[in-house]
Order: sequence, then C-alpha cells, then structure tokens
Amino acid sequence: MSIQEIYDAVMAYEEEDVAELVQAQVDAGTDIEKILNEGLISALDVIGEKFSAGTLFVPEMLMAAEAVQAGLEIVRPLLIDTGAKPVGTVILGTVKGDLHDIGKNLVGMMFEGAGFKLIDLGTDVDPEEFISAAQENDADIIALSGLLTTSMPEMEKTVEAIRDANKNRNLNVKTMVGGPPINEEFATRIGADGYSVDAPTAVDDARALMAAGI
Ligand code: B1M
Repeated sequence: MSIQEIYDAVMAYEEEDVAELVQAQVDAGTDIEKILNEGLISALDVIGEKFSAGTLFVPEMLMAAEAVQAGLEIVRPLLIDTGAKPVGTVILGTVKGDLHDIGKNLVGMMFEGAGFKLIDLGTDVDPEEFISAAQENDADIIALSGLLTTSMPEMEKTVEAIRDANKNRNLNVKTMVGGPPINEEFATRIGADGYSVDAPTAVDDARALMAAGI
C-alpha cells in the first residue's frame, strides 16, 4: 500500500478506489499533507499537462477531478475537526464564469480547521452574491478563488465591487485572492488585501489580516 497507488487510481479515474486507498492511508496514520500533495494534487497537475498537450480532454479532466473529490471527502473530517474556537468569518467562492472548485474546497476545509466560520458560496459567484453574504453574516474576510486566466478580470471586478461596498454600503471586509494565474503583483494591482499561494498559507494570511485588525 503506497501513496503512488492513490496517484495511479486518480490517473485511472477510479473514484471508488481513490476513496478506499485514501482511507487506508489515513488509517495507517500517513501525513494528510503527503496524501494530498503526492497522491491527489500531483495527479491533477499531470492531468492538466496532458490536457494542455491535447492528449486528454474535458471528460477525462472531469473524471480525474471527481476521483480527487472522493479522496478529499475522506480527509475532510480530519482537516476541519480541530476543536479550535471561532476566530472570524470567511466568505469563500470561485469567481463568476469559473467552475473549478477543488482548490477552493481545500482552502475552505483548512479555514474551518483553523476555527474560522466558513460560508462557501460555491463556484461561478457574482460580485453581488459575495457582498450580500458578507453583509448577512457580518463577515471579516471574502476569499476569492480563480483558475482561469479569464477569471482575473472577474476577480478584479469583484474586488472593486467589494471595495465600493466597504466605502458606500456599510461593509467592513477584507479581500483575499488565490489560484494558479494569480500572484502577489496582480493582487496588489487590483487592490486585494491579501494573496495566498496555497490553502495552508491562506489560513496564515487570514490570521494575519485578523490580527492586524479590520
Ligand atoms: Co480546467 N483548466 N477547465 N477543469 N482544470 C485548468 C485550470 C487548466 C490550467 C488546464 C490546462 O490547460 N493545463 C486550464 C486553464 C488555462 C488558463 O486559463 N490559463 C483549464 C481549462 C482551459 C478549462 C476549460 C476552459 C476547458 C474547456 O472546457 N475547454 C474548462 C473551464 C470551465 C469553467 O470553469 N468555466 C475547464 C473545466 C474543468 C473541469 C470541470 C473538467 C475540471 C474542474 C472540476 C472541479 O473543479 N470540480 C477541471 C480541472 C480538474 C482542471 C485541472 C486539471 C486541475 C485543477 C485543480 O483542481 N487543481 C487544471 C490544471 C491544473 O491545475 N494543473 C485545469 C488542484 C487544486 C488543489 O489546485 O485549484 O490551483 P488549485 O488550488 C490551489 C492553489 O491555487 C490555491 O490553493 C490550492 C492548493 O492548496 N488556491 C487558493 C486556490 N484558490 C485559492 C483561493 C485563495 C487562496 C489560495 O483565497 C485566498
């Protein structure tokens, strides 16, 4: 039994096998980060490369994503069950036009595990939905995910709308952004309060934003 088997099962789109293999690794006490990075996420990276190279297509990419989601469901309780006390409220979502949610889900699990109250709006989220959810839940942070380059202007639009709501609609919320096409420079240019490269960093950055006072 090895992590390689998880990787191979994702590459073979064997959703049930992935769930069973991840469970076996969890039961054996394997480090969760190792299961995620070496078993599940690294397989998706290769799937993405094959998609770019034209050697596999959207249906295969989707089947691989479903296999990874099956594995994530197994580790979810371990990531969110820390007993930490609530430290703030985060609204999370993938921006308008973008349907990718695996990274966002991972970010959400880690926020929950760190004791944040999480409101996950899902994918393809309109700027106004983020703002309404933040108002309704008296949120501290809105975290935006985006995987497509076409999501970048959407992210900019969303951050701008939130900034406007902070100024004119009695909202007081910080914005964080992340996803493969996003970097620090872009985040700064669009006026986001934070950029995080991955899920664990997003939690650290959110904690730092909370500590800096909102
Ligand atoms: Co799509 N897709 N996809 N796809 N897909 C990519 C992103 C792509 C890079 C593949 C490629 O060409 N190599 C490419 C984008 C190219 C570009 O724009 N530059 C692409 C494309 C083109 C498309 C379509 C347009 C394909 C088509 O229809 N012709 C289409 C778009 C649909 C849409 O969104 N409107 C599409 C569709 C899909 C599927 C639906 C089939 C499926 C998604 C299923 C799902 O999410 N439920 C899919 C998949 C699986 C991928 C790849 C293979 C894997 C993405 C993933 O889940 N990675 C991807 C290639 C790749 O990434 N290697 C690809 C694992 C995940 C854990 O990583 O989301 O990056 P990630 O999250 C990371 C960090 O980025 C960060 O933390 C996580 C790690 O800890 N992070 C944040 C993410 N969000 C954050 C938010 C934060 C902080 C950190 O807030 C503060």
